[in-house]
Amino acid sequence: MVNKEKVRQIIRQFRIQGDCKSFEPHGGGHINETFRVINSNPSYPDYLLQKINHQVFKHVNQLMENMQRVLDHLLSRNKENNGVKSLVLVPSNSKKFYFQDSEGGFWRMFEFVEDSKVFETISSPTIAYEGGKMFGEFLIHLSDLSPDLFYEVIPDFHNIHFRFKNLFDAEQKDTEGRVGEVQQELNFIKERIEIMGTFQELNKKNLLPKRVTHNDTKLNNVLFDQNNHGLCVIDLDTVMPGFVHYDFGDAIRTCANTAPEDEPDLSKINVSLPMFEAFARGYLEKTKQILTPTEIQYLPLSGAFMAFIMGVRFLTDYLMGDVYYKTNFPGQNLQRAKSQLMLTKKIEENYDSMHRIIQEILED
Ligand code: GN1
Ligand code: MG
Repeated sequence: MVNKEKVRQIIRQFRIQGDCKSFEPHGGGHINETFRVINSNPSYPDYLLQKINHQVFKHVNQLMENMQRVLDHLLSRNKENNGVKSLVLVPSNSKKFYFQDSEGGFWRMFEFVEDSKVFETISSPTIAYEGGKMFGEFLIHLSDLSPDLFYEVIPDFHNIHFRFKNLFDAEQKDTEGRVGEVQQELNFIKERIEIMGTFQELNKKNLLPKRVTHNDTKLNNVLFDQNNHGLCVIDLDTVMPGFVHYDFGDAIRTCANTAPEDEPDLSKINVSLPMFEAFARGYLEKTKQILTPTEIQYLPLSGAFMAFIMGVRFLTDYLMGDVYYKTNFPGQNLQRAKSQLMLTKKIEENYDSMHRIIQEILED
Protein backbone atom coordinates (compact mmCIF):
# COMPACT_ATOMS: atom_id res chain seq x y z
CA MET A 1 0.00 0.00 0.00
CA VAL A 2 1.13 3.54 -0.67
CA ASN A 3 1.30 6.25 1.96
CA LYS A 4 -1.05 9.23 1.97
CA GLU A 5 1.46 12.07 1.83
CA LYS A 6 3.21 10.32 -1.01
CA VAL A 7 -0.01 10.11 -3.02
CA ARG A 8 -0.60 13.82 -2.47
CA GLN A 9 2.89 14.54 -3.75
CA ILE A 10 2.23 12.43 -6.83
CA ILE A 11 -1.03 14.27 -7.52
CA ARG A 12 0.93 17.53 -7.56
CA GLN A 13 3.02 16.17 -10.42
CA PHE A 14 0.06 16.35 -12.79
CA ARG A 15 -1.51 19.41 -14.40
CA ILE A 16 -4.90 19.22 -12.82
CA GLN A 17 -7.39 22.07 -12.55
CA GLY A 18 -8.41 22.97 -9.02
CA ASP A 19 -6.89 21.14 -6.10
CA CYS A 20 -7.05 17.75 -4.39
CA LYS A 21 -9.48 17.79 -1.47
CA SER A 22 -9.14 14.08 -0.74
CA PHE A 23 -8.65 10.79 -2.50
CA GLU A 24 -10.00 7.30 -2.06
CA PRO A 25 -9.35 3.83 -3.49
CA HIS A 26 -11.49 3.19 -6.54
CA GLY A 27 -12.68 0.13 -8.47
CA GLY A 28 -11.90 -3.55 -8.18
CA GLY A 29 -8.97 -4.15 -10.58
CA HIS A 30 -6.65 -7.08 -9.85
CA ILE A 31 -3.48 -5.41 -11.14
CA ASN A 32 -3.12 -1.62 -10.88
CA GLU A 33 -3.88 0.59 -7.87
CA THR A 34 -6.55 3.18 -8.58
CA PHE A 35 -7.66 6.30 -6.66
CA ARG A 36 -10.41 8.81 -7.24
CA VAL A 37 -9.10 12.30 -6.55
CA ILE A 38 -11.89 14.53 -5.24
CA ASN A 39 -11.56 18.16 -6.32
CA SER A 40 -11.84 20.85 -3.66
CA ASN A 41 -13.30 23.12 -6.33
CA PRO A 42 -16.65 21.72 -7.53
CA SER A 43 -16.47 23.59 -10.83
CA TYR A 44 -13.50 21.48 -11.85
CA PRO A 45 -13.55 17.73 -12.53
CA ASP A 46 -12.45 14.97 -10.21
CA TYR A 47 -9.54 12.85 -11.41
CA LEU A 48 -8.53 9.21 -11.50
CA LEU A 49 -4.98 8.45 -10.42
CA GLN A 50 -3.44 5.07 -11.16
CA LYS A 51 -0.27 3.40 -10.05
CA ILE A 52 0.68 1.14 -12.93
CA ASN A 53 1.80 -2.33 -11.90
CA HIS A 54 5.32 -2.32 -13.23
CA GLN A 55 5.87 -6.03 -12.54
CA VAL A 56 3.09 -6.77 -15.00
CA PHE A 57 3.68 -3.91 -17.45
CA LYS A 58 7.43 -3.94 -17.99
CA HIS A 59 7.53 -1.18 -20.62
CA VAL A 60 5.33 1.62 -19.40
CA ASN A 61 6.39 3.93 -22.25
CA GLN A 62 5.13 1.37 -24.79
CA LEU A 63 1.95 0.83 -22.84
CA MET A 64 1.26 4.57 -22.80
CA GLU A 65 2.14 4.95 -26.47
CA ASN A 66 -0.42 2.26 -27.33
CA MET A 67 -2.98 4.00 -25.15
CA GLN A 68 -2.40 7.41 -26.72
CA ARG A 69 -2.74 5.90 -30.15
CA VAL A 70 -6.10 4.43 -29.19
CA LEU A 71 -7.35 7.60 -27.53
CA ASP A 72 -6.25 9.84 -30.43
CA HIS A 73 -7.93 7.55 -32.89
CA LEU A 74 -11.16 7.38 -30.89
CA LEU A 75 -11.13 11.14 -30.62
CA SER A 76 -10.83 11.58 -34.37
CA ARG A 77 -13.63 9.05 -34.88
CA ASN A 78 -15.65 10.95 -32.35
CA LYS A 79 -15.31 14.19 -34.25
CA GLU A 80 -16.34 12.48 -37.48
CA ASN A 81 -19.48 10.83 -36.25
CA ASN A 82 -20.31 12.39 -32.93
CA GLY A 83 -19.90 8.93 -31.45
CA VAL A 84 -18.44 7.40 -28.31
CA LYS A 85 -16.88 9.31 -25.50
CA SER A 86 -13.37 8.35 -24.58
CA LEU A 87 -10.97 8.74 -21.70
CA VAL A 88 -8.88 11.91 -21.29
CA LEU A 89 -5.32 11.61 -20.02
CA VAL A 90 -3.90 14.45 -17.92
CA PRO A 91 -0.27 15.47 -18.68
CA SER A 92 2.37 15.60 -15.97
CA ASN A 93 4.33 18.78 -15.22
CA SER A 94 6.93 17.57 -17.67
CA LYS A 95 4.26 17.14 -20.33
CA LYS A 96 4.27 13.37 -20.37
CA PHE A 97 1.30 11.13 -19.81
CA TYR A 98 2.97 9.33 -16.93
CA PHE A 99 5.20 10.19 -14.03
CA GLN A 100 7.94 8.08 -12.52
CA ASP A 101 8.47 8.58 -8.79
CA SER A 102 11.78 8.41 -6.92
CA GLU A 103 11.22 4.74 -6.08
CA GLY A 104 10.71 3.82 -9.71
CA GLY A 105 6.89 3.59 -9.48
CA PHE A 106 4.85 4.69 -12.52
CA TRP A 107 1.72 6.80 -12.25
CA ARG A 108 -0.83 8.28 -14.65
CA MET A 109 -3.89 10.49 -14.35
CA PHE A 110 -7.23 10.62 -16.17
CA GLU A 111 -10.13 13.04 -15.94
CA PHE A 112 -12.81 11.30 -13.92
CA VAL A 113 -15.88 10.50 -16.00
CA GLU A 114 -18.62 12.21 -13.98
CA ASP A 115 -22.04 10.65 -13.43
CA SER A 116 -20.84 7.28 -14.59
CA LYS A 117 -21.22 3.86 -13.05
CA VAL A 118 -20.07 0.29 -13.65
CA PHE A 119 -21.91 -2.98 -13.17
CA GLU A 120 -19.97 -5.66 -11.32
CA THR A 121 -22.68 -8.20 -11.98
CA ILE A 122 -25.29 -7.87 -14.69
CA SER A 123 -28.90 -8.50 -13.85
CA SER A 124 -30.61 -7.17 -16.93
CA PRO A 125 -30.24 -8.12 -20.60
CA THR A 126 -30.58 -4.43 -21.51
CA ILE A 127 -27.24 -3.76 -19.81
CA ALA A 128 -25.64 -6.75 -21.55
CA TYR A 129 -26.98 -5.54 -24.91
CA GLU A 130 -25.63 -2.05 -24.28
CA GLY A 131 -22.25 -3.53 -23.26
CA GLY A 132 -22.22 -5.58 -26.47
CA LYS A 133 -22.76 -2.47 -28.55
CA MET A 134 -19.99 -0.62 -26.69
CA PHE A 135 -17.36 -3.33 -27.15
CA GLY A 136 -18.55 -3.94 -30.73
CA GLU A 137 -18.19 -0.27 -31.53
CA PHE A 138 -14.74 -0.28 -29.95
CA LEU A 139 -13.61 -3.03 -32.34
CA ILE A 140 -15.12 -1.21 -35.32
CA HIS A 141 -13.60 2.15 -34.39
CA LEU A 142 -10.13 0.61 -34.21
CA SER A 143 -10.55 -1.64 -37.23
CA ASP A 144 -8.85 0.79 -39.59
CA LEU A 145 -5.64 0.77 -37.52
CA SER A 146 -3.08 -1.89 -38.36
CA PRO A 147 -2.41 -4.29 -35.44
CA ASP A 148 1.29 -3.93 -36.31
CA LEU A 149 1.23 -0.37 -34.97
CA PHE A 150 0.79 -1.68 -31.43
CA TYR A 151 3.39 -2.99 -29.03
CA GLU A 152 2.58 -6.36 -27.52
CA VAL A 153 2.61 -4.90 -24.00
CA ILE A 154 2.29 -8.29 -22.34
CA PRO A 155 3.81 -10.80 -24.74
CA ASP A 156 1.77 -14.00 -25.13
CA PHE A 157 -1.02 -12.55 -22.98
CA HIS A 158 -3.74 -14.88 -24.32
CA ASN A 159 -1.39 -17.48 -25.79
CA ILE A 160 -2.76 -20.64 -24.23
CA HIS A 161 0.39 -22.67 -24.91
CA PHE A 162 2.42 -20.15 -22.93
CA ARG A 163 -0.14 -20.32 -20.11
CA PHE A 164 -0.01 -24.16 -20.14
CA LYS A 165 3.76 -24.04 -19.93
CA ASN A 166 3.65 -21.72 -16.92
CA LEU A 167 1.10 -23.94 -15.20
CA PHE A 168 2.98 -27.17 -15.82
CA ASP A 169 6.26 -25.57 -14.71
CA ALA A 170 4.55 -24.49 -11.48
CA GLU A 171 3.09 -27.98 -11.07
CA GLN A 172 6.51 -29.54 -11.45
CA LYS A 173 8.23 -27.17 -9.02
CA ASP A 174 5.39 -27.20 -6.48
CA THR A 175 7.17 -24.56 -4.39
CA GLU A 176 4.19 -24.06 -2.04
CA GLY A 177 3.28 -27.75 -1.67
CA ARG A 178 -0.18 -27.10 -3.15
CA VAL A 179 -0.19 -29.45 -6.13
CA GLY A 180 -1.72 -32.35 -4.17
CA GLU A 181 -4.98 -30.50 -3.59
CA VAL A 182 -5.55 -29.42 -7.21
CA GLN A 183 -5.40 -32.75 -9.05
CA GLN A 184 -8.99 -32.54 -10.22
CA GLU A 185 -8.46 -29.08 -11.70
CA LEU A 186 -5.21 -30.13 -13.37
CA ASN A 187 -6.95 -33.13 -14.97
CA PHE A 188 -9.81 -30.96 -16.22
CA ILE A 189 -7.25 -28.65 -17.83
CA LYS A 190 -5.16 -31.43 -19.37
CA GLU A 191 -8.22 -32.93 -21.07
CA ARG A 192 -8.69 -29.66 -22.96
CA ILE A 193 -5.20 -28.93 -24.26
CA GLU A 194 -6.08 -29.57 -27.88
CA ILE A 195 -9.48 -27.90 -28.15
CA MET A 196 -8.29 -24.78 -26.36
CA GLY A 197 -5.49 -24.41 -28.92
CA THR A 198 -8.13 -23.94 -31.67
CA PHE A 199 -7.74 -20.18 -32.17
CA GLN A 200 -3.99 -20.38 -32.56
CA GLU A 201 -4.33 -23.33 -34.95
CA LEU A 202 -6.85 -21.44 -37.09
CA ASN A 203 -4.52 -18.45 -37.20
CA LYS A 204 -1.60 -20.64 -38.28
CA LYS A 205 -3.74 -21.86 -41.18
CA ASN A 206 -4.51 -18.23 -42.08
CA LEU A 207 -8.16 -18.67 -41.19
CA LEU A 208 -8.27 -16.14 -38.34
CA PRO A 209 -7.17 -12.52 -38.68
CA LYS A 210 -5.34 -10.58 -35.99
CA ARG A 211 -7.21 -7.38 -35.13
CA VAL A 212 -6.70 -4.55 -32.68
CA THR A 213 -8.53 -5.91 -29.66
CA HIS A 214 -9.11 -4.70 -26.10
CA ASN A 215 -8.25 -8.04 -24.45
CA ASP A 216 -9.81 -7.31 -21.05
CA THR A 217 -13.48 -6.87 -21.88
CA LYS A 218 -14.98 -7.69 -18.51
CA LEU A 219 -18.36 -5.98 -18.50
CA ASN A 220 -17.14 -3.76 -15.66
CA ASN A 221 -14.80 -2.16 -18.19
CA VAL A 222 -17.73 -0.28 -19.70
CA LEU A 223 -18.90 2.93 -18.06
CA PHE A 224 -22.65 3.58 -18.11
CA ASP A 225 -24.53 6.83 -17.56
CA GLN A 226 -27.34 7.22 -15.04
CA ASN A 227 -29.88 6.08 -17.66
CA ASN A 228 -27.90 2.89 -18.23
CA HIS A 229 -26.64 3.95 -21.63
CA GLY A 230 -23.05 2.99 -22.47
CA LEU A 231 -20.66 5.94 -22.10
CA CYS A 232 -17.19 4.64 -22.80
CA VAL A 233 -14.85 1.68 -22.71
CA ILE A 234 -12.13 1.84 -20.07
CA ASP A 235 -9.01 -0.08 -19.00
CA LEU A 236 -7.06 0.28 -22.24
CA ASP A 237 -3.86 -1.28 -20.87
CA THR A 238 -4.00 -4.43 -22.92
CA VAL A 239 -5.16 -3.05 -26.28
CA MET A 240 -2.90 -4.89 -28.73
CA PRO A 241 -3.11 -7.41 -31.57
CA GLY A 242 -5.51 -10.24 -30.79
CA PHE A 243 -8.45 -12.30 -32.04
CA VAL A 244 -12.02 -11.05 -31.83
CA HIS A 245 -12.67 -14.10 -29.64
CA TYR A 246 -10.63 -12.65 -26.80
CA ASP A 247 -13.02 -9.71 -26.55
CA PHE A 248 -16.27 -11.54 -27.20
CA GLY A 249 -15.26 -14.40 -24.90
CA ASP A 250 -14.11 -12.29 -21.97
CA ALA A 251 -17.36 -10.35 -22.03
CA ILE A 252 -19.42 -13.56 -22.12
CA ARG A 253 -17.35 -14.96 -19.26
CA THR A 254 -18.44 -12.02 -17.14
CA CYS A 255 -21.89 -10.98 -18.31
CA ALA A 256 -23.41 -14.40 -18.94
CA ASN A 257 -22.03 -15.92 -15.73
CA THR A 258 -24.81 -16.26 -13.14
CA ALA A 259 -22.23 -15.83 -10.33
CA PRO A 260 -19.19 -13.66 -9.56
CA GLU A 261 -15.74 -14.55 -10.92
CA ASP A 262 -14.65 -16.14 -7.63
CA GLU A 263 -17.98 -17.73 -6.56
CA PRO A 264 -17.19 -20.38 -3.91
CA ASP A 265 -20.47 -22.28 -4.29
CA LEU A 266 -19.93 -24.01 -7.62
CA SER A 267 -23.59 -25.00 -7.87
CA LYS A 268 -24.46 -21.32 -8.40
CA ILE A 269 -22.36 -21.09 -11.55
CA ASN A 270 -24.21 -21.32 -14.84
CA VAL A 271 -24.65 -19.57 -18.15
CA SER A 272 -27.50 -17.18 -18.61
CA LEU A 273 -28.64 -17.61 -22.20
CA PRO A 274 -30.74 -14.41 -22.16
CA MET A 275 -27.58 -12.47 -21.18
CA PHE A 276 -25.58 -14.28 -23.83
CA GLU A 277 -28.18 -13.44 -26.43
CA ALA A 278 -28.39 -9.79 -25.40
CA PHE A 279 -24.63 -9.26 -25.43
CA ALA A 280 -24.22 -11.13 -28.73
CA ARG A 281 -27.02 -9.10 -30.31
CA GLY A 282 -25.40 -5.80 -29.35
CA TYR A 283 -21.93 -6.96 -30.39
CA LEU A 284 -23.01 -8.40 -33.74
CA GLU A 285 -25.20 -5.43 -34.58
CA LYS A 286 -22.02 -3.38 -34.63
CA THR A 287 -19.50 -5.87 -35.98
CA LYS A 288 -21.22 -8.31 -38.32
CA GLN A 289 -20.18 -6.33 -41.37
CA ILE A 290 -16.50 -6.98 -40.67
CA LEU A 291 -16.46 -10.42 -39.02
CA THR A 292 -15.63 -13.41 -41.20
CA PRO A 293 -17.77 -16.60 -41.20
CA THR A 294 -14.96 -18.42 -39.36
CA GLU A 295 -14.81 -15.74 -36.67
CA ILE A 296 -18.57 -16.02 -36.18
CA GLN A 297 -18.51 -19.82 -36.13
CA TYR A 298 -16.16 -19.88 -33.15
CA LEU A 299 -17.86 -17.25 -30.96
CA PRO A 300 -19.44 -19.84 -28.61
CA LEU A 301 -16.05 -21.51 -28.03
CA SER A 302 -14.58 -18.11 -27.16
CA GLY A 303 -16.59 -17.83 -23.93
CA ALA A 304 -15.34 -21.22 -22.75
CA PHE A 305 -11.81 -20.35 -23.87
CA MET A 306 -11.65 -17.11 -21.89
CA ALA A 307 -13.09 -18.69 -18.74
CA PHE A 308 -10.62 -21.55 -19.20
CA ILE A 309 -7.51 -19.39 -19.71
CA MET A 310 -8.45 -17.40 -16.59
CA GLY A 311 -8.84 -20.68 -14.71
CA VAL A 312 -5.37 -21.73 -15.87
CA ARG A 313 -3.84 -18.38 -14.87
CA PHE A 314 -5.52 -18.25 -11.44
CA LEU A 315 -4.46 -21.84 -10.73
CA THR A 316 -0.88 -21.10 -11.80
CA ASP A 317 -0.80 -18.10 -9.47
CA TYR A 318 -2.14 -20.24 -6.62
CA LEU A 319 0.57 -22.85 -7.17
CA MET A 320 3.23 -20.12 -7.30
CA GLY A 321 2.15 -18.58 -4.00
CA ASP A 322 -0.17 -15.75 -5.20
CA VAL A 323 2.43 -13.53 -6.77
CA TYR A 324 0.51 -11.98 -9.70
CA TYR A 325 -3.10 -11.16 -8.82
CA LYS A 326 -4.15 -9.08 -5.84
CA THR A 327 -6.04 -11.29 -3.39
CA ASN A 328 -8.36 -10.36 -0.54
CA PHE A 329 -8.02 -13.62 1.41
CA PRO A 330 -5.86 -16.77 1.34
CA GLY A 331 -7.04 -19.29 -1.21
CA GLN A 332 -8.86 -16.71 -3.35
CA ASN A 333 -6.88 -17.63 -6.46
CA LEU A 334 -7.85 -21.29 -6.02
CA GLN A 335 -11.47 -20.25 -5.56
CA ARG A 336 -11.28 -18.12 -8.72
CA ALA A 337 -9.68 -20.99 -10.64
CA LYS A 338 -12.31 -23.54 -9.57
CA SER A 339 -15.08 -21.12 -10.37
CA GLN A 340 -13.74 -20.26 -13.84
CA LEU A 341 -13.19 -23.94 -14.70
CA MET A 342 -16.77 -24.72 -13.66
CA LEU A 343 -17.93 -21.87 -15.89
CA THR A 344 -15.91 -23.37 -18.76
CA LYS A 345 -17.84 -26.62 -18.31
CA LYS A 346 -21.20 -24.84 -18.19
CA ILE A 347 -20.44 -22.90 -21.37
CA GLU A 348 -19.38 -26.12 -23.10
CA GLU A 349 -22.73 -27.67 -22.17
CA ASN A 350 -24.50 -24.76 -23.87
CA TYR A 351 -22.65 -24.64 -27.20
CA ASP A 352 -25.63 -25.84 -29.22
CA SER A 353 -27.96 -23.21 -27.81
CA MET A 354 -25.33 -20.51 -28.32
CA HIS A 355 -24.84 -21.47 -31.97
CA ARG A 356 -28.59 -21.41 -32.51
CA ILE A 357 -28.90 -17.98 -30.86
CA ILE A 358 -26.14 -16.50 -33.01
CA GLN A 359 -27.77 -17.91 -36.13
CA GLU A 360 -31.09 -16.37 -35.15
CA ILE A 361 -29.52 -12.99 -34.48
CA LEU A 362 -27.85 -12.99 -37.89
CA GLU A 363 -31.09 -13.94 -39.63
CA ASP A 364 -33.17 -11.23 -37.91
C1 GN1 B 1 -6.83 -8.64 -14.58
O1 GN1 B 1 -6.90 -5.87 -13.21
P1 GN1 B 1 -8.02 -6.29 -14.06
O2 GN1 B 1 -9.14 -6.81 -13.24
O3 GN1 B 1 -8.44 -5.25 -15.05
C2 GN1 B 1 -6.05 -9.24 -15.74
C3 GN1 B 1 -7.00 -9.79 -16.78
C4 GN1 B 1 -7.93 -10.79 -16.17
C5 GN1 B 1 -8.62 -10.21 -14.97
C6 GN1 B 1 -9.41 -11.28 -14.27
C7 GN1 B 1 -3.09 -7.33 -17.05
O4 GN1 B 1 -7.54 -7.52 -15.01
O5 GN1 B 1 -6.27 -10.43 -17.81
O6 GN1 B 1 -8.92 -11.12 -17.09
O7 GN1 B 1 -7.69 -9.62 -14.04
N1 GN1 B 1 -5.19 -8.23 -16.31
C8 GN1 B 1 -3.88 -8.45 -16.50
O8 GN1 B 1 -10.52 -10.73 -13.65
O9 GN1 B 1 -3.35 -9.53 -16.22
MG1 MG C 1 -7.39 -4.79 -16.73
